[in-house]
Amino acid sequence: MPIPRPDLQGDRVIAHVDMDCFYVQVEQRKQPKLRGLPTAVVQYNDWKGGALIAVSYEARKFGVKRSMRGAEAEMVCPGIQLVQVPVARGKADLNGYRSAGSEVVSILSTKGRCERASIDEVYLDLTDAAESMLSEAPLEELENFDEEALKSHVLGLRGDEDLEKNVREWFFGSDAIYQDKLLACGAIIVAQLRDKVLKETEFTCSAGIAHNKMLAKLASGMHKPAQQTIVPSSAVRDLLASLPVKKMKQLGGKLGSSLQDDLGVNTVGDLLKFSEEKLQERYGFNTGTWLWNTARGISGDEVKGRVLPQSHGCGKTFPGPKALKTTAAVESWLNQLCEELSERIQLDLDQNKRVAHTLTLHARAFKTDDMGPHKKFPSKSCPLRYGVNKIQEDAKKLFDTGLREYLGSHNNAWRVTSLSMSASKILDTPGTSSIMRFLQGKSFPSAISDASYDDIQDDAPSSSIGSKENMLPESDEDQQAFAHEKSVEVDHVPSQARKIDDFCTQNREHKDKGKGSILRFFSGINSSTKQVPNGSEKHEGLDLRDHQKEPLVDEHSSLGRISNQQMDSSWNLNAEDVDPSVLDELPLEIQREVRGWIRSSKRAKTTKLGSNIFHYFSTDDNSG
Ligand code: TTP
Repeated sequence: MPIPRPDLQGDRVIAHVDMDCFYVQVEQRKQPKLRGLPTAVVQYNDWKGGALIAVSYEARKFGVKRSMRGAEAEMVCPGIQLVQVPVARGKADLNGYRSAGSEVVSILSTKGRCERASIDEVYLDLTDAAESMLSEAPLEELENFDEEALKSHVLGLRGDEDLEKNVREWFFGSDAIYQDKLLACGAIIVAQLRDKVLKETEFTCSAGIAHNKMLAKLASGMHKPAQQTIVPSSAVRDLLASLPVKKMKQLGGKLGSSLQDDLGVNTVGDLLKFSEEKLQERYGFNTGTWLWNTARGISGDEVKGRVLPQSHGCGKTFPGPKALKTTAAVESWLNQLCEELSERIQLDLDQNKRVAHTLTLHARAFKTDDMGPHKKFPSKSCPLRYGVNKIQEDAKKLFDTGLREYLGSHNNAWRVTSLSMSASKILDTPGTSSIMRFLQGKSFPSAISDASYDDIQDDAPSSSIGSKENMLPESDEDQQAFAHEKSVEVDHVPSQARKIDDFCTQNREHKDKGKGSILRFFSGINSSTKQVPNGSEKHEGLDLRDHQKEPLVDEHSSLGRISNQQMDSSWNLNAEDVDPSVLDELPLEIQREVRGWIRSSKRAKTTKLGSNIFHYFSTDDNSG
């Protein structure tokens, strides 16, 4: 719960854009004959026609809701078109929806910092764009703007009879305050973006425009579909006065219940009765301050420049009689989930040059003869190794470890009701500015050769991550896949430094003794890059620990394309030029070594020992 910076209040222009009945729109684009008809997307299973996961606005008019099953929807809306989610590997295939979401993001991200918050929603920081629009000409002189902006709902604006005139006046009135003018510019930009999205993708979306993310998110859902809502500062108090606490992001769970039960707070505005000290006393310093700010519509949460997901995940639930009973059945499903996960992280690597570092297994289970309180199946994680076979192998180990812990000393019969695998801690592969990035990009996917049982970590329980995730039906198949789209960040992995340390330790064990660790390190990388007959280069068995044959990175991947030449230029640095803060990122042992070298290099002021780091590392002499 970030504490707001006072200077960031009021002058920011933040938009939250949310696609309307998104999966339905994707299906309607595939089958245009469905447009305008009451339609729902179902995750099919044979129980009562499967669960509805997206409902068109035409169907909503008949009372169809997401909580219904297909059969029920057909009862309230005869003639409803039920479209099944595509299936691959025996489970929902969300790839089409993901890439449709990416199409939209690529349009929305053109006007300011863009944070992809889920498969179908983004935050935009339009402050700079709005400021520059305002600095170019007074709003009242603005020509050629999208009339759609004037259809915005401006909260707090009165005048039901002549609303349009009042909105126009709010946009262009010369006595408007600067902050409102900024929001007006934001609304004009958002209207243009929504129009572009519609023209280029055929999808409609709705938006909220406010001075912070919290208010923008609240507003985007107020008028749907295909509309936008503006929250001027003057309207915040009234908005929050009537907003039930449970509707506020982060108050949907235990904290919201405690506010209701213990403090008698029913709406966010009710919180205004409590002093900051009182709230801090009850809920701790940070949460208390956050609640105090929230009651006033203040939020310091900034839009993070992130258009790619923070993790990849896929899951499957096995409700009722479908519960898995044997390790063989679990393994077979894990294999399928891992295949999908492997494909997705490989695609991410190829397209975005990003590497995932942590593999996590979550499961739900019960013991058939357990009358006591239900113990949760522990989530487990380990360093992620690229290559489908390795991921499958590690997933199995994670499950075995979790199961042993879950059963304890008793050998009860068990059932697994859901399984999911995720890849997280996804980092960019390197630029050349940091040794750390260089190391990660070149070596990490392959650095951890074998997830031994020692590498396996307990995973923190996944956190509640916003209202949409809270709405996930418990028993429907594949919903965990959806959950992973919601920017789940599971903070359970060892620090990067520790991973580097582990990696270096592993390397140390298997490389020639007597060489400096850096030399060993780099000679390992070098030797894994060889010329292939067609002249391109191929990374082969980068795995420095166990020298397995299976290529961890194929020749088509971005890592596979890194050539010796690139390495050379990456390391074409003078010792004097090495930024000390970069060294801080390295494990201590390597830091000492590099610092020692830099000192001696500076002392000697000679090029003989190597005028650049790469020379130094790759030299045959053992002077390092
Ligand atoms: P939402 O944005 O929550 O809903 P929506 O886009 O269908 O409708 P609205 O216009 O009210 O925003 O979810 C986006 C997509 O995510 C939705 O189309 C289907 C999918 N989804 C699930 O698969 N399971 C869920 O529980 C939810 C909430 C959404």
